[in-house]
Amino acid sequence: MEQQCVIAEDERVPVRVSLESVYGHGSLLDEARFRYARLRARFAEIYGSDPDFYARAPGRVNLIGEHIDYEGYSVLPMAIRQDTIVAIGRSSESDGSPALRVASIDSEKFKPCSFSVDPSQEVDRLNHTWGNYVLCGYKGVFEHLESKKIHRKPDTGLNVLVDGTVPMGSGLSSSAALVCSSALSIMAALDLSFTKKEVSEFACTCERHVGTQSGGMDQAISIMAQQGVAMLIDFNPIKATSVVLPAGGTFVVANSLTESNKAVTAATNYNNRVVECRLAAIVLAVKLGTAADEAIKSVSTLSDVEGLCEAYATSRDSSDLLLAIEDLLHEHPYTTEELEELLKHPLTSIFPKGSSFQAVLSVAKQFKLHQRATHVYSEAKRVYAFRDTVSSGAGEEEALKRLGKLMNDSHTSCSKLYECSCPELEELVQVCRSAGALGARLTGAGWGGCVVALVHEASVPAFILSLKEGFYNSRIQKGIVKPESLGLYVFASKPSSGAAVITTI
Ligand code: NG1
Repeated sequence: MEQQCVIAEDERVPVRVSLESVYGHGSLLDEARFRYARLRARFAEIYGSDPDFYARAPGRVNLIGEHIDYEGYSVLPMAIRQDTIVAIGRSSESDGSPALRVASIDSEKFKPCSFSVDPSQEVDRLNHTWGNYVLCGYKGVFEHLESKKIHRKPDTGLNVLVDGTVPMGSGLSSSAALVCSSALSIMAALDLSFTKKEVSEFACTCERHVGTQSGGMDQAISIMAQQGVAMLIDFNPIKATSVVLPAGGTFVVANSLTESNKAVTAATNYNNRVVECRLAAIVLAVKLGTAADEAIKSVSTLSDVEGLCEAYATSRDSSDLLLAIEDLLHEHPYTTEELEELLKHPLTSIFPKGSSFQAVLSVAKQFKLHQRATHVYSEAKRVYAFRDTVSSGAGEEEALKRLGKLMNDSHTSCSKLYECSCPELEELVQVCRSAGALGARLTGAGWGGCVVALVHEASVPAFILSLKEGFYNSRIQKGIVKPESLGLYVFASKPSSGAAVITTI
């Protein structure tokens, strides 16, 4: 068995002097050379000078561990080859008052925007634009400096140009790839160097300025990924350990062609689940003997009450955490009135004033605490079972079979208990299974986006063909997708390397 490798505490974000060191050789390098040359040329056209630095950060596909990172539980993603690349240059005095200017190679879809250089400016959540993610990266760098008691005033404007190949709203982390690549380019332009762990942490925190209360998976894998391996990411503190996947299996990513705009639907979808999990954790704490005031003050996530649930199970001769949920949370949804009576506080006083959680409370009619908590605890167990299967020494075929089953179970839990699927994802998962996948599940936040399927390496071409016939052809006929762009929507993926600053192209 290959040795596991843990990212060292003090490992710095790499600064590469060539594209080869990031993209290797072959078609990936050729494509990269084209993209970076185009980025440089366009940058010069827009801003009148060459960029000083480039940075890249990959998207990711999560193999297992959905909607549990923000509950403090480990997840198991791998980086994909699709990435966001950013060119950056300091702007000169003659450009007028200093600004953070942001443009995209695809200027039709992503209009240029400009922000002041004041890092304390608010991100305008009500008028969400793509440039907000770059602003998040900018704010994140300065907030991180402040947290280290380094008081640095912005002393220059910055010109930024972006090119991304991670499909948007598809559960492959295009937002984190943009935040991470922006943050790295800004660090380079300001002559700063931080560790991978520092950047993973602040990139997660700063992305919350757009209003989604995201976990930390996407930023951590984008920064810490290593070529050829998936990573087990632990939180509090962040730690990444390599996981060598069994040879003979390949992960195929397939897009349901339904976009999920997480920032826009946060109040009913993503942030709603974060709220439900927090309420489930507080109610469990109260039912297990903690005073309501104390529970509200000290319990944030389901991992905070895991010890209490374990003790409850042990006292009943069981090792099953889920026993506490079965016994103490009812299955029919909780109403606001019931929760307020139980917790002796208005729900609005439990969550920070002015936070995006208040928007959840103003629209939520009911809270499915039993279902959400059951998903989180069972999914957390599946992540370790996945990791253990890989290192169990089971024969390759047996290991692939077990991994596939864990992925299928994860999907059922996401779909039935966490309700983050949608009809298109359900259809695509079924098509994957009928086409011979060992396992298939939605990946990322859900409510649209992609499916990841585990397939025997030798069957990948036939598998992709079956997906075309079973899922995409009817969409081609309806004009939803063009046949020539299908390669962007369904592809086999090997684990790619993590984010880097690039000095020479
Ligand atoms: P995606 O699929 O990139 O929207 C989101 C969160 C993750 C994680 C997953 C669900 C962000 C940036 N990312 O990912 O932290 O919670 O959902 O597992 O919000």
